[in-house]
Amino acid sequence: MATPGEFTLRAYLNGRMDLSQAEAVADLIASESEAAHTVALQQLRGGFKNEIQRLREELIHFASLVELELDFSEEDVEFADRGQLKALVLKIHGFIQALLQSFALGNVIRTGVSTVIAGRPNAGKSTLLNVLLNEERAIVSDIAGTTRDTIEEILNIKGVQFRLVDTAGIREAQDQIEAIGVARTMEKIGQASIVVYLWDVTGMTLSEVYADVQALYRPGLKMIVVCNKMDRNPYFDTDWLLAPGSEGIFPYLKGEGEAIPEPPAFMHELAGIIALSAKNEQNIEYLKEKLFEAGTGGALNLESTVVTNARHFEALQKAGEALQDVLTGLDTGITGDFIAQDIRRSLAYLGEITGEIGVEDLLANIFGKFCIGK
Ligand SMILES: Nc1nc2c(ncn2[C@@H]2O[C@H](COP(=O)(O)OP(=O)(O)OP(=O)(O)O)[C@@H](O)[C@H]2O)c(=O)[nH]1
Ligand SMILES: [Mg+2]
Repeated sequence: MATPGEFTLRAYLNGRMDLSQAEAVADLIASESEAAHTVALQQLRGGFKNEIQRLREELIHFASLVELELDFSEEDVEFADRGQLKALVLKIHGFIQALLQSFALGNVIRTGVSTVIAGRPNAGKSTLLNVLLNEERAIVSDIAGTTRDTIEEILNIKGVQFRLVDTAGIREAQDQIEAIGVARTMEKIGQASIVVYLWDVTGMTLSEVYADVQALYRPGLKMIVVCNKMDRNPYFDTDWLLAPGSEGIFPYLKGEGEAIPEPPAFMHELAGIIALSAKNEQNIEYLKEKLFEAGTGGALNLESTVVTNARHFEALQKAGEALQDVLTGLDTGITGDFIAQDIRRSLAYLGEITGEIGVEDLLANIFGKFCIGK
């Protein structure tokens, strides 16, 4: 009987693939979206391995310069100019930082983007969920407070998974169950990467919209304001939410004729303001584009290396910290043997990624997760 991951383990032990490639086999099997598949395949083909290899070579080159100096320490010579050494370390450090930063995108690709649809009762949240999914998933009715629990479904946009959450409308709850639903909505918003705030363009004043957005907004959150039920208010213009001192004629908007409120500063930090009609399926594609943009940071560049594995991320982080110590060492002018130690530490962490350094206990952990016969 083969044990879990045995064939991949053998390929690794026989030097046919490195550890990062072996892990990519597992990622490939587990991949549920096109983007995850692409990234795993790239890693399997050795993309990530080569990147780490290049970093190691640069580091080894650097280490040899420092160690050479150590060998001749009696003679008090310096083979490598300290300024040059520093430039080299900074370069390697920069590579590591870039890889570390790619982990955010790696997470998006591997686990998807949690996206919450929130707003007041009857705004059309469940209608929007259904239209996005192209399926009658949630109950829609004109009774305020129809959705009481959260409903989660996956939407695939251009190969990336968005975990959509439809929520109970936010208001003063009328009973205990609704109160639990609203509490759950707030909890989901707290965990979300993207919040789609939906409001009915025939039912609210601009001041009410600003107040709602402010209540849900937090710095770093990607928030898209969706002005729904456009079909019932064809004059509506999204600029009304941003342009101070517009004419003050907001046909059909609640509060028409009232003083125009100044748009608060956070309105300019939103990931998008879109007018659409969920019921008539108008402008839905544009919302999907905005979601994709907010979720992936624009274009999804899978050509360059993307770190998707938490183990790799941690090893890179530690390798980066060791290099930071090298930099501090160079700045404070400590002796070469201490610097060499930090370089070796950094090398060891990089070696953990590819499996070139003793990682016995890691192996059981990685291959144990495979199923038998892979
Ligand atoms: N005219 C028009 N009506 C819409 C639109 N979107 C939703 N509606 C209607 O608005 C009502 C409420 O829609 P829902 O999708 O149930 O609203 P909700 O935000 O999920 O409401 P709760 O679950 O109660 O919080 C329904 O009668 C929908 O048909 C739209 O774009 N135009
Ligand atoms: Mg609903």
